[in-house]
Amino acid sequence: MIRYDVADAVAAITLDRPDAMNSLTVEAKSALLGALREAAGDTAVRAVLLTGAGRAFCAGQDLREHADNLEAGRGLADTVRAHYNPIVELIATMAKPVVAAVNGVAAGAGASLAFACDLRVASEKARFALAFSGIGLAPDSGASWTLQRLVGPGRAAELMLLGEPLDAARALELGLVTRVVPADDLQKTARELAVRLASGPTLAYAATKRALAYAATHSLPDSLALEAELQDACAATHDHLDATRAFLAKERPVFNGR
Ligand code: T3D
Repeated sequence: MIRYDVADAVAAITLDRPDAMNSLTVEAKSALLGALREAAGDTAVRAVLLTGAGRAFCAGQDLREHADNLEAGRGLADTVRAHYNPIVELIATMAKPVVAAVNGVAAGAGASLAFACDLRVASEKARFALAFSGIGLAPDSGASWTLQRLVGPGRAAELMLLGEPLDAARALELGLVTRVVPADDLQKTARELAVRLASGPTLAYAATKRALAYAATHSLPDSLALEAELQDACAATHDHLDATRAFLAKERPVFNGR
């Protein structure tokens, strides 16, 4: 259901249920959370790449399993709290960059997963669909928080209320993805980006993620205070000391993530 490979300090996590558009069953969600925990805890991993097998990135909740739950009177079986929320929180807070390679449709919670990542590179075949309203649900897995920060509250409301799919070109126009590339180039391009991040100043990237998340909900004075605290910590890293020396010696810095 989930493939997990580490190479070049990048953990590549591939959602692998192509016949069901990589939609998420309980088992798939548990495996995804396990893979994310493995990547977050492994000091040899310095960036994460999330993608889907086949023609979809992820179609969100597996609606067959969902229908079985409804029929059995189990409702949502607490999957939002037990599964989706920890997955999204871990992607957003892990102390290393997470890149989504959006290879095809990202719908419902599948779109939310992509939005939770730090960067999104999309294939020309990618589509985003806030499919929740189409089946009488409201957004979950963080979409109400992430999407309005990415595209603004007006656009987010439109995308969520109407649920109309957004193609890759429009997603680029709205700033929802950082790059759109031909389908055949997607994995190579996204991997190159992840490898580049994996050879960067990992602790400074972790501080950057923390500062951005904090500033989104705090005042300027509070954000300035946190920046100062994080900068103290970054200034004490080997990477900062080495990179400063390298600058003065007119050499290229080599970051070891320490
Ligand atoms: O507990 C809870 O459930 C709460 C949490 C909810 C979070 C959510 O994610 S809610 C939103 C759930 N997702 C959706 O509503 C999306 C449903 N899928 C679609 O709208 C479309 O399939 C797509 C836009 C994703 C793709 O359309 P298209 O035309 O390219 O493909 P298709 O023919 O519709 O789908 C291909 C196959 O994948 C098909 O199976 P089949 O008929 O060939 O055997 C289809 O049933 C299957 N599939 C697609 N999405 C899902 C799915 N199977 C299970 N669950 C899916 N979400």
